[in-house]
Amino acid sequence: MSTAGKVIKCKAAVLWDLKKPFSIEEVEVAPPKAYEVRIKMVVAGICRSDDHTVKGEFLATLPVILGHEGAGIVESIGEGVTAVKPGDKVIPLGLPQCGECIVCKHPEANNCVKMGLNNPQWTMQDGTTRFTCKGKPIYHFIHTSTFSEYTVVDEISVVKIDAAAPLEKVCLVGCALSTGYGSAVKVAKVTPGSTCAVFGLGGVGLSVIIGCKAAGAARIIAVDINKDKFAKAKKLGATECINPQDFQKPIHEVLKEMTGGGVDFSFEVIGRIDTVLQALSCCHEAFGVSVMVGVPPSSENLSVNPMLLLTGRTWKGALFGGFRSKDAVPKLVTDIMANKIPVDLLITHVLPFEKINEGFDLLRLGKSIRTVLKF
Ligand code: PAD
Ligand code: ZN
Ligand code: ZN
Repeated sequence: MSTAGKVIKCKAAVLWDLKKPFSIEEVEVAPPKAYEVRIKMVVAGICRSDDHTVKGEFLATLPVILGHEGAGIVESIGEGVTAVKPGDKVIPLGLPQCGECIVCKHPEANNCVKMGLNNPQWTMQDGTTRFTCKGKPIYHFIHTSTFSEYTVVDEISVVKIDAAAPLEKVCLVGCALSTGYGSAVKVAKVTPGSTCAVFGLGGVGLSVIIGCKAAGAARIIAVDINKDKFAKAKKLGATECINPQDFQKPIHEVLKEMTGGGVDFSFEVIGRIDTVLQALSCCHEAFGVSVMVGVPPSSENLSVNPMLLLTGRTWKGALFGGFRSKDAVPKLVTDIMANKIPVDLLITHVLPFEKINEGFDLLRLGKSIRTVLKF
């Protein structure tokens, strides 16, 4: 029996309060309105950005259904939708691509004005929510809310992918893989023979390493305080791995000594103010490029000595690896299917959706790279 046009009752992980576990609840998911798409989720990955939100470091409106890295199948579409149809395999896009705004029309930029990070409503584009639970509206999270058996997204926040794509692997294109890989190849534009330093070896940092290697970097120095991450980093292309806690000197000085003055490209993929500064300082003063990938707490500011930039360094930041989501995601999926990107090495745990809190514990304890939840 078709569910199109009807309210669907299903399970979702609701965050009622900050710093609390998720509750698996029965929620009502309303049918998609015009230019909206309802998706049956198949898999969802757990990203540190979800955890930043649980901790209150990245703001959201509560109660909320988090999750922004997933893949599923279109269940039904609202009036006027042309980009996808029921049955299509899709990836929800935390960073939309409306195609019409000043950013989408810019030749390089990707932070579509419809993303609304500076003025987030945490609703659909029309200002209302499609989720309710116990009579209360439940808010959306960066246009995706993938921790639900069914979710509704705006047409600008979803893209169709190859019908043969293995969803449990390619779901990482929804965040970690694109963000890390793009930060290397598109934002930093890593050059062949160059030296790179990557701070933070989670799913996103390891994807930066995959990108640095693909771009032909000669040296890739991986930096993390959890040495258990080093084996995977080496497997993916790191040539050296260092733990800042093993040195008396500040880590940026260690890196400058190791590289005769500083690296060509550095990446902060942790989300801390102190490591953003370390990454900036370790790149060469005359030609180094440092890319901020991690999301630091929204309440914190950073003060830097202007000389760090005046001498010639370039300091950049980007969401989603600088990729335009609708254009890039299907191509990255194709590259994964052609075994050009070893995304499966990033998935260390697969758990049933109901064990979401266990998945977050693994992340917090530094025991997982990516946990993928299966619905
Ligand atoms: P993760 O928690 O899996 O990995 C972070 C790594 O950093 C871990 O291996 C830690 O051990 C390591 N670490 C922590 N503190 C330090 C330190 N002081 N020095 C060295 N290493 C340290 O996170 P992730 O890979 O899921 O995400 C990384 C960051 O990227 C996080 O801040 C997340 O919010 C952000 C992100 N940004 C975007 C974007 O579009 N810019 C997208 C997705 C994620
Ligand atoms: Zn993410
Ligand atoms: Zn746009």
